[in-house]
Amino acid sequence: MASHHNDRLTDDERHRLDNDGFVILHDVLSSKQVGAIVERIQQLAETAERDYSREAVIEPEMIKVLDLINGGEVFDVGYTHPRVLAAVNHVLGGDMKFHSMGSRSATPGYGHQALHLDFGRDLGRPHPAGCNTLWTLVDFGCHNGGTRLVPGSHTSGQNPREVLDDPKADVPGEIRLEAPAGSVVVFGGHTWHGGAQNLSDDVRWTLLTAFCKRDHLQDPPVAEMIDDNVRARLSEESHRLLYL
Ligand SMILES: O=C(O)CCC(=O)C(=O)O
Repeated sequence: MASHHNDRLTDDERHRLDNDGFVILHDVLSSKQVGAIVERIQQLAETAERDYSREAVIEPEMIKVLDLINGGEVFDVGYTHPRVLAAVNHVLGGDMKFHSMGSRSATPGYGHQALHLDFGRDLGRPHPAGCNTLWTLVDFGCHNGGTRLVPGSHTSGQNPREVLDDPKADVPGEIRLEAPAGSVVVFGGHTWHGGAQNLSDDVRWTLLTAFCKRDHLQDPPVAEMIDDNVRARLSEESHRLLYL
């Protein structure tokens, strides 16, 4: 898949993925794109009925919107951006498809999570079964719940929920995501991470797009839920990536 080629990443970015288990890509979205995506998430959150039974972790205080593949053209960048796809491809060892796209946006005072893995399968192997991408739609920092990430944890072969006495507490070496709006942090499914409390007065808007190996199930299977008008505008490459 030519457009996923590794030459879209710098040596340092590849090094960070291999050594830290994540990389922050800057200037992925323009401020216009950021504004349009936030506006659409906000609209959908206000108008679409929320189905808590679909949420892996029920967090009523979060603004959560699922299935953004059908949310409008502003979300197409979530599965077409060449540098993001190159980073995901690197993490997954060249075996990838789209998994899911949604928003988990932390409202003021909320958002803290236990450290966790997004894809526990293949723990201990070099390539996880999945890779997540978190798109910052506002400037992220400690003040508004910048994500907790533990560099190097992806090679531990361990699940933080099984080995930590208190996965909600800070662990040595943990960092907090600090990145301007329009950045994307790409982190493998074995990288220990978790949301943090939003201490600001504003919503910490976020888009999450996950990818997985081709033998892993999508959530939900895209072929069963994608709207016809979205399907009609996809490139051949996106057809393959979405597993249609
Ligand atoms: O919101 C965040 O900062 C992280 C979200 C996350 O890790 C999750 O929902 O699994």
